[in-house]
Amino acid sequence: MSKFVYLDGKFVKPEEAKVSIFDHGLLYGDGVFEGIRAYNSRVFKLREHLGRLTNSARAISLEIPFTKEELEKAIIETVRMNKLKDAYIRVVITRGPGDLGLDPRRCSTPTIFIIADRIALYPEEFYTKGLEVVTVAVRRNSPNALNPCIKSLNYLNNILAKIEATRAGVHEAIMLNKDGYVAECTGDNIFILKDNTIITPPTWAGALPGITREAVMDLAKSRLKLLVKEDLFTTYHVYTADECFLTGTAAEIIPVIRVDNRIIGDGKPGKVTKELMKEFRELTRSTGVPV
Ligand code: PXG
Repeated sequence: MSKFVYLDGKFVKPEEAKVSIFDHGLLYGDGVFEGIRAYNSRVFKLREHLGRLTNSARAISLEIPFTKEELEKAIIETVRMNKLKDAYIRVVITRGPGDLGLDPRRCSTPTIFIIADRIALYPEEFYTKGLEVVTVAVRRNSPNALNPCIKSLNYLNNILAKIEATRAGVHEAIMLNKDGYVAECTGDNIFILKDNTIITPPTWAGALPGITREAVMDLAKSRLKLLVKEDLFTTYHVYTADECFLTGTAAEIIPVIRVDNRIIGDGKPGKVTKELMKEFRELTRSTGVPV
């Protein structure tokens, strides 16, 4: 457990970190967040995460009462205070305490907290043997309702999908968008490989602009010389792909070897996936903002 958390400008013990039951983050999921990782005392893609946080906040008209530099400082200080070299960092900004009505104008000051803790790694066999996933019935939020580009505190859509996946005995779910195209997973982006092209759904079709997704697209182009496309595809294209993998801050890159009880490729983590995993590992170990 963390030694100290950052809450509204102060470092406090986790058990002393209290937020109001009138906070609209709690009452309505009215807020935004980021999940960031530090590797060997360097915060990976910190500026990119802060850029996405700013965009999420802007999209919900939430004014962050800090500059990016101040946020960066607070995040780094939180990692330092907890004496962590490798960490999972959660940054949460809510609309703040208000009254029982929806009106955000009643919330005068946003609540901000930062938690840095040990990272709960996925079991090693996910990476060596690959992961099984299923397509679930619940659809990804439509961009016209709650845009999945916003990393908001409203994760019920993803949680409903996660419940379906775990009831089917697997760890992740493929979520389709309202039109039936593959969008993303509950906490990961999805990629397929066909011939020499890797393809991931476009963010306008219902995928979070994942920081790992972006890094993997860059590596695929620059290091593996692959063609990279953001394009719509269906489960047919997943079932017939040469390879499939998921990306996310916590997961990094996870090979997928079975989808809806169908074997993908030869049923083992693919060659390109493994190369990308290696490149990504090197990137996480060699870049980042020093703590
Ligand atoms: N899609 C969704 C819906 C996400 O929530 C990603 C993709 C991957 O994005 P990044 O930027 O991390 O590459 C996410 C992020 C968890 C957990 O505990 C994961 C996320 C959010 C909250 C919790 O696994 N994922």
